[in-house]
Amino acid sequence: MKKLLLLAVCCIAISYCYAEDGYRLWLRYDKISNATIRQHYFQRLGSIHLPGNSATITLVKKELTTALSGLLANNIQFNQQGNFIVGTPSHIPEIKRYINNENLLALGSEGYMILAKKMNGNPHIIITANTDVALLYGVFNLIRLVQTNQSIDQLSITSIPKYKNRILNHWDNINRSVERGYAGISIWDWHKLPDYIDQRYIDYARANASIGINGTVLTNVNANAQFLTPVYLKKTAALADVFRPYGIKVYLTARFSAPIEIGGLKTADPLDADVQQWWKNKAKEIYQYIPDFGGFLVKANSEGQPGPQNYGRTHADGANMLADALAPFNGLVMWRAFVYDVRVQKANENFDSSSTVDHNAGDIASNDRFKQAYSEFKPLDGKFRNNVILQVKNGPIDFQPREPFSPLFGAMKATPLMMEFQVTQEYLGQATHLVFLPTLYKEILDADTYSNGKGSFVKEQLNGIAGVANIGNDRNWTGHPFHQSNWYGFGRLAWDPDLSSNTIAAEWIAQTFSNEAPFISTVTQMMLSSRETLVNYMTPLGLHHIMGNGHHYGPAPWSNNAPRADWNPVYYHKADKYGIGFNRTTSGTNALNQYAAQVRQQWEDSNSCSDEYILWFHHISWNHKMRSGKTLWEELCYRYNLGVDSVKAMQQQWNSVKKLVDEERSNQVTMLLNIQLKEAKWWRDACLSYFSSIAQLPIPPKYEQPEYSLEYYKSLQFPFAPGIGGHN
Ligand code: BDP
Repeated sequence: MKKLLLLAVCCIAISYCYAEDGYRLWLRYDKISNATIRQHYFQRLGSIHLPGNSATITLVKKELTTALSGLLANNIQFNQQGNFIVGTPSHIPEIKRYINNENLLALGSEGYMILAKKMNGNPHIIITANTDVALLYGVFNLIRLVQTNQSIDQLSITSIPKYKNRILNHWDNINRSVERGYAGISIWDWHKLPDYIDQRYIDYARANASIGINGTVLTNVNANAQFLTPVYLKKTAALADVFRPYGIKVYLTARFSAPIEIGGLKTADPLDADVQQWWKNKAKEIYQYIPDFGGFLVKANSEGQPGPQNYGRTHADGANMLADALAPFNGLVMWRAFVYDVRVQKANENFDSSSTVDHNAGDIASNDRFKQAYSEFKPLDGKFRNNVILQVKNGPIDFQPREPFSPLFGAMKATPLMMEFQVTQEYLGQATHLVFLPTLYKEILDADTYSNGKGSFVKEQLNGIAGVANIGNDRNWTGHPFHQSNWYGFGRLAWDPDLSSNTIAAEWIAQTFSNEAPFISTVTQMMLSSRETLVNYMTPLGLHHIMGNGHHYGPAPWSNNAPRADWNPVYYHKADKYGIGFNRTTSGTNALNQYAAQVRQQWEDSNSCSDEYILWFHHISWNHKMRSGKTLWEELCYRYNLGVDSVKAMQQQWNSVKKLVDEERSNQVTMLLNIQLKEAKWWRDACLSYFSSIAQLPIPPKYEQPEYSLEYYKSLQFPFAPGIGGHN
């Protein structure tokens, strides 16, 4: 009996150890099932020549050992005769005989080559680069090829990152809450740092290095000055020590009023000599703790954050002061362009949907949040120091399911720009909706700004990319198992924006779930259409910002009681009995004028503007004939229903392949898709009920009718929804 009990306990323990809890992300390294493939890889990669003993080389060795011994289920050898060669030309001068010097130089400090070459008549695989960190990137690429069962016999890869700065932004607070975080609390355990190094920090660095991310801003943009005090700088230094060998620099958010809050000064005026000196001293101090500190990310004069405008100074004055303090140490200032008028509009300026004014009439000409970042920053173009980058959100408003690209891209010809994407899904279903974001990122990166004629794509105008992280201390890091793909896809695109969403999805699936072809093709389809599906059930036809106030979870197109007019959904959709949409043409706010003429032309005529953007730029009547031949109202009803139907289709797709993966994640995804369907219906029903009441038009009977009354949807409250800030 006792023996049986012991056996049962052992079985439970073993199955617990092997449970697929998602912690390993895309770095799973389980044995490749096909013995022939395994054997082939082993012949090519099982014997490794890897000279050097830097901290980075040590972890390259460790990663190769874990990955290859796991995937190939065999013992990996390191020896000088190895036919898999990993090294810089300074480690292995012989490499120079096989690769021309110019090509090597072109790799810079982060690029690498992976080549299959005959050396002395024998096939070899060579990974080479100019630095150890670049070798690490190359090694992760090779591991990816093995994980996805690609042939390595004819390799001739040269890979150089497109952008120098590939950075995650954590909106993590000092008390470990995460603003707009939906995957638990912060992974930074400030309380136990610097003495306790959680294994997560190491695995976080591995995951980031595997996709080429080379920087991390540890702290929330709504910043806390305490992070700049010695107690916290020591903690940050401990993290920097962990990340350094992985090629990852740490950055902090700088609270503009820190000289007052922790420096005892009376002002934070950027033109005040004492303030300037304070930041210079602070920078010096930081670099004593962290010699390769990356620099500051700053949110200033935005949503109540302090900034130079508090002293009548410009954003350039503020950014340049910090830039001067960091310049001696090669530090960078990432100054955010996410600003909108500090003068809060009064509630009585709110939009009134029952008024008799036709909102096509341009009554709101001076009053459009869309225009504010451009209006503030365009005049400052060329006024920033060399070590300032302007960090611009992808769209003009705020990470909505679909936005046109920000008009600042293409407009700031003399200022380096950095893209800010949101990886965490504040406005895209938070923790529960399966949405694959690389399609959204690509739509923006591939958009043509025409700033320098046709082909002036957004991706060509950038010096860096930042992504607001979706990482928390949930066992699987991101809450929803599929949200790992957004972290992954963000990194892959930051390295190479020309990668297709399809490639990214397929390689992520193979590494994360299964190499089975039917699984990969079905799940790729689910992922690629998921973002359009969400747009349809949340904000079709260019609707935007119609979510609930504060928590941003769920629909609230009726909402009209926020302290600022431009926090209210009614301000953005302007639905009245005549029509719906925000007129941003010349007869409206003329925001379109912030774009190059060719861009403006593609959107300024409501008859030729594409369906995706029509309500972004036009207030059109409910009877407006759409491209499909339907009226606007019919089209809106159709799209909302299409969104819901597409979630049902995703469920079917998942059900058809889920047996090919482990039960644990298979069930998680099934449950999450059920929630997604429920919430897609909620969005559809709440929005259509409301718009139907304003338009005074019924939802056509061929569609499923709302489950509850409009009053019911309006009554829902979410005071404890996750991710709400305010505790920084
Ligand atoms: C908004 C978020 C808010 C952030 C802000 C920002 O709701 O929590 O602080 O963006 O980017 O979308 O600064």
